[in-house]
Amino acid sequence: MLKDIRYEYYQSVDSTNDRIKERAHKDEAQGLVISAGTQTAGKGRIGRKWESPSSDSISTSILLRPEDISLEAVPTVTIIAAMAVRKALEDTCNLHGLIKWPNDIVLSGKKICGILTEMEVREQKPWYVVCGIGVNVHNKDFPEEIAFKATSVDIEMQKSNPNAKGSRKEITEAIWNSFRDYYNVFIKTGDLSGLREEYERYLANKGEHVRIEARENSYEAIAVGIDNRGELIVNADGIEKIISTGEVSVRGIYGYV
Ligand code: BT5
Repeated sequence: MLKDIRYEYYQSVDSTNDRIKERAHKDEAQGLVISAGTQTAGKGRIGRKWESPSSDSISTSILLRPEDISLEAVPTVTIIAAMAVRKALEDTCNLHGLIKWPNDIVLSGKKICGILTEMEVREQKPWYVVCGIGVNVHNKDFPEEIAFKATSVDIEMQKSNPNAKGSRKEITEAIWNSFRDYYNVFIKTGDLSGLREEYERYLANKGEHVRIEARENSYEAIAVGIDNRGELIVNADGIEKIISTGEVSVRGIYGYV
């Protein structure tokens, strides 16, 4: 069970995920959250870059030491984090995001949040897990290569109230409080059986066409939902398939395929 959450804040770090890893190696207990105003080497998945400019965004990571959880269950942490961010944005900013499986939150068809879960294995078990979350909050414009598919809390809030602004502290705390609630449900059951219904309610493109971009081939299918391990269930020409790895591009959600 995840009980107390301890917050630390730094003006600038390389990557909050890497700062958590360092502390994990110094025997820090689970529940430590490290947040930063800016990251000089923010990471996305598979070597991609995450933009986290000075004081505009939330960069925050938590240390978990999940006992009795198999290696296969670790990606579920990303699913839980996505649920927590979606709920936090609704509760604190009245923004109604959708979850793009597995690790993005989207608003107005654009990405407002990305999640990166990493782990270190010892004796075939997760020794520790770090879950890092990046949320665009005060960003007004983005680097050219992501401008067409990125949005921020302030941009979205100001559509209905030109003076509205998100609070990074308030959103961060709401994220980790919700995360703790969802995570403890997951730990109790060992799977997503208690959370799946809520996740699917906010799954972007549920019942619609998605493009599965696997390493060798890519194909179109209908997104059906997720299973109790957080894998995406799709229906391709009447055949149900389970997607656990690789990239799924969701046609139309970003305005590009
Ligand atoms: C992610 O990867 O979306 C995971 C991002 C995780 C960031 C957090 S911040 C705290 C912690 N510390 C870290 O170092 N990382 C975590 P992926 O699905 O691979 O998406 C990366 C892609 O998103 C990039 O290739 C860009 O296209 C796009 N991107 C980069 N920065 C963005 C931003 N600020 N907003 C929207 N899209 C962005």
